[in-house]
Amino acid sequence: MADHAADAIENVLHESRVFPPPADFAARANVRSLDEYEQMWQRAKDDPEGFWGELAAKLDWFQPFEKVLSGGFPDVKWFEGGKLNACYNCVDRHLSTWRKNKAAIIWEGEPGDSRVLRYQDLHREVCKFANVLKELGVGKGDRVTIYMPMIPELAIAVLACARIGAVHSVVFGGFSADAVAERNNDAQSKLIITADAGWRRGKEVPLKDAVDESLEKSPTVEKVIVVERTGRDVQMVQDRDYWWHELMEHASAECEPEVMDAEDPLFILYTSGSTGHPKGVLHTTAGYLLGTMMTSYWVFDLKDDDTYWCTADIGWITGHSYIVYGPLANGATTLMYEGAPNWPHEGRFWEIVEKYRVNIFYTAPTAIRAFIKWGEEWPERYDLSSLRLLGTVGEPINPEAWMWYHRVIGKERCPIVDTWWQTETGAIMISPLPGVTPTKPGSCTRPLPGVVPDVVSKEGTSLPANAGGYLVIRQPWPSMLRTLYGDHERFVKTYFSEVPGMYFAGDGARRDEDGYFWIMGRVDDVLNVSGHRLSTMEIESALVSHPAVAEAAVVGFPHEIKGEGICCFVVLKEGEGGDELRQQLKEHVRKQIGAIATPDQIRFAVALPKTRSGKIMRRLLRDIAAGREQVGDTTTLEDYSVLAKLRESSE
Ligand code: 7RM
Repeated sequence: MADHAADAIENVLHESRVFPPPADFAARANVRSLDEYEQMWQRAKDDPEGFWGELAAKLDWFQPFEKVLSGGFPDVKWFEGGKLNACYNCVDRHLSTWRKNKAAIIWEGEPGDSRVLRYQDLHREVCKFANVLKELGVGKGDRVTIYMPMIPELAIAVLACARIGAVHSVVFGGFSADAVAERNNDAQSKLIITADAGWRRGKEVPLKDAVDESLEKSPTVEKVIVVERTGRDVQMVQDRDYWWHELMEHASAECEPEVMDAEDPLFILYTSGSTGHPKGVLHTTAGYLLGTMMTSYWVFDLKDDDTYWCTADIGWITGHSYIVYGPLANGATTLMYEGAPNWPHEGRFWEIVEKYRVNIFYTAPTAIRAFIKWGEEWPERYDLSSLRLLGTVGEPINPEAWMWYHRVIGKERCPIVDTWWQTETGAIMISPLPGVTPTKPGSCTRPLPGVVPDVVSKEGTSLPANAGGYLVIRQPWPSMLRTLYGDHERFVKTYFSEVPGMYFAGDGARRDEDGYFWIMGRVDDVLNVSGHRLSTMEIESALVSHPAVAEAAVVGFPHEIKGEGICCFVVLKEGEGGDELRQQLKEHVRKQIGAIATPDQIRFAVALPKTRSGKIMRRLLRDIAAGREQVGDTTTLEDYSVLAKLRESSE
């Protein structure tokens, strides 16, 4: 953590609009009243074992657990002694109900091809593939890397691993061969599942070629399974590489689920760390499943007749928790889309909403800002009247983007759930309940039942209302990570040593007088301008509220007088920008926030460097603002050309 990230972060954003849940939504919501929510929350805080122990009955157990919670931070165990299987809970248990013929996965390919898998179909495919894995020597506890496009086989592969107790490590399909190799090696993966290629913006992403390259540096990987997706010509190595469809042809559709311990590992998911060496976040079986199942039910208000669409990639935790495990554990219909939001046109998402009559739509602020830039005419062309609930995740959503989402997509009748959580938390932690919580644009509102967050100083003292500080979680929750794979010491140090006795999330936040949380971004992104600690996110929000601006990223750079100066990278909705607009924007920020936040530099850019999950890589922008050559890790960057263009952007 940067040492200037000391005690208080000044809060300069003023937002006073409040949107109560629509009455008709509240009337049939899964959680209906503020009272009900508050009682649940208090009960979970005072008696977590009673609260979670009762909810755990919603899972199917092969053997009941003996103890709900054992130990405390950092080493906790949930549901010790219990035996279950995550795949069984997501698939098999629905087959004995009317849901056997319900759509589990509705899939849309980028070129417009489509498939629907009913729960029975999913069960058959998963069982067959589980047998294929066993046949190739994969067993309980073995690690399997999954490097695939967003096709149904990806979800099938994930569930098949869970079925046989293999630990999946999904590597996002946009990563490089080196990134795959590094993750193979860290996890000591035995097998890798991939495809010949995937479709992205009409072009093939050559996944198998990348796997071949990664294997030169991944000695533990013995076998490769390849799905034929695009028909691209790939090299198949004898006795190492196998076609998915050939293996499946003769596989049996009968496969007993492995009996797993509540605390057996379910998966590893790598997330970037400050050292450049990625962290292998490890989640276990029962707590993760219960957390994702309950939060899907509470936050997305899942009903049996809903078509639910989370636009994330399964290579990201949002896809694990809210495309696969959470929705399927609830017996929901989950939609999966392979491609880009702007291919073959900027209305692609809205076309899909219309085509499948999507009811619940969950996306990221970065996508919403792109929709704003592309113009209202795109969503206006389609019938979005099926939508009843909207969600966001991944970054703070600036009030401007929130209002646009509310007006243009939600037609002012859909509640918006701004969900704060992390790869490490496994499930949503702070979020409105759509039938209960009045929302304020830009705030993720209040903690879910079982989550006890606080805003504290470096010493761990609670801060008063509206003071900015560190976001922490004070009590264990079932879906929390259990370790960083192979590096327990780093786990303890990263999450439990910054603020003694609490889980340190790495985000700055404040809590307002109503107990609402406002996330101010990563604490490493806080600026110290002449002794004032400013959140970059608030300056970005001010910039984006100017009509010419589509997107902005703010970073500090060394400044002789002020300590840190304010450098703003600005993407315009249209046109190039010039000195006049530069002056206007400086004035605009000054008026919105105050003289202390007046930008020193405004740099116009055509795009910002981002991870594929949409997070702005401010670390890289800091290097550029300071005139440094790139030193940091860029393996998670979506589009390398963005960096070259930014270097050229002048002050
Ligand atoms: C789910 C996910 C985690 C980081 C987290 C925050 C930021 C996520 C929100 C948010 C403000 C939100 N997992 N973040 N959601 N900030 N409001 N609703 O994103 O591990 O990839 O990232 O993302 O900084 O610490 S993640």
